[in-house]
Amino acid sequence: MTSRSRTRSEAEFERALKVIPGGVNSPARAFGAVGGHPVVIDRGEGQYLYDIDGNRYIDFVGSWGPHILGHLHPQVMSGIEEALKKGTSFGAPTVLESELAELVAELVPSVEKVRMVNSGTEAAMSAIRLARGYTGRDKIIKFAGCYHGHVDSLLVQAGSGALTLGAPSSPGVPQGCTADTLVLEYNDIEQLKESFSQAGDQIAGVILEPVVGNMGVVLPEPGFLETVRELCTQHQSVFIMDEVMTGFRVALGGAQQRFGVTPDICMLGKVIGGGMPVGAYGGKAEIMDAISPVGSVYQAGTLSGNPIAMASGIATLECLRETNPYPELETKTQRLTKGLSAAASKAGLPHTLAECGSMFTLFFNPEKVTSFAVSSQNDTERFARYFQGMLDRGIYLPCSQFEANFASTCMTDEDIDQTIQAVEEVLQSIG
Ligand code: KE4
Repeated sequence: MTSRSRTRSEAEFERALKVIPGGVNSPARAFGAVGGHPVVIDRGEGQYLYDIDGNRYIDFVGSWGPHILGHLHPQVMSGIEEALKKGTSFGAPTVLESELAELVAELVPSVEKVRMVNSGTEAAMSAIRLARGYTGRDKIIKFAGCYHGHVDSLLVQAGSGALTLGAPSSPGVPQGCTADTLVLEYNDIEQLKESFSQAGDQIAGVILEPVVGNMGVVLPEPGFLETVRELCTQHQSVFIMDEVMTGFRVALGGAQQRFGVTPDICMLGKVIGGGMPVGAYGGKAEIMDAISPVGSVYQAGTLSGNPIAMASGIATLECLRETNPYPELETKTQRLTKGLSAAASKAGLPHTLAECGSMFTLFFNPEKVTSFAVSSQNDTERFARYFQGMLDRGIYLPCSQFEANFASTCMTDEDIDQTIQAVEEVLQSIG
């Protein structure tokens, strides 16, 4: 293992701490749960990141999901460069917005119409407002450990950075904002049925991650998504699938295509923008037309549908549609996860591994992680040692046990072998 100096990163981060809260523009990046200081990145190329000390890393974060095609993908970069020649933003309709909307409607089963926004959080905020405005009801069901961005009414037992940093329910959110948020246990079908039998006619919608990424990867148990679908249909509640992470990731048509369960509304983000800021929510035209200016549910945004971001998203989705990298990417990921699990077993460490498509999590937990209650038992201390050991060996993992790792299409067999070798060394050493 070559020792890696990160002295420039350290100095640069000290500088950031003086002017940016926690030195980061998102707490998920803060290394709060793993110790040390974040690596300051200079550039990305393909499957690699390079920090400002010149160290190279195999990147399993991919900007937290967008870079399924890796960094600097030629088709994506030329799409962005072409759009840039015409300007950056007009605050008026452009052809590119219709092009991306048509692509999303073609690829995602539930989408007849779609509204572009700038983040997954905006998509979540808009989707629950739409569900409430469309149904005239107030209650929203969410599941503990799922994260839908930092929306006030959903920052209740949330996952991702909120869970990582020990604040699953955030200060600053007034009681009134969450009074109509029912928080249930993911995969608990009986509890869900009970909630609907008690208050079905008050439930505007159910929002969930169809494959959770924000507790670490948690798969839906057989029948769970189907039961949500049945109950929402029966009680005329809106089924909102948060596919910000799973969209165009676990299949070209997202989890709804992979699992064959179609929501009323789905949220998209990350891959849809190919690394540029794009969120979206879409679904049945009848529901989407309740949004202003057709309907009266208000939602707006200065940079929504920004042409540069649209160009990046169009190039990304066109490349995914043309090349269909999913089978090969999944095979590559499975070889990696097999190696991770074998290394943990060889080291005698209690663990489970969850994966779907090219997203996966090695849990330091003897139990299969099916819910927030189980994920909360993860050995985060051991994870922190694992994370640092991998970082020292040039493997860049999400800095939390409550996140998903992402493989990218440009990862080679050598990258997989190097990662497996690093895991074997690290897990033997942390014991
Ligand atoms: P953004 O507002 O960060 O674009 O999207 C929020 C969001 C919504 N839904 C799901 C399923 C998500 O995973 C996210 C954001 N994911 C986190 C990491 N798990 C983004 C990283 C960060 O917050 O910096």
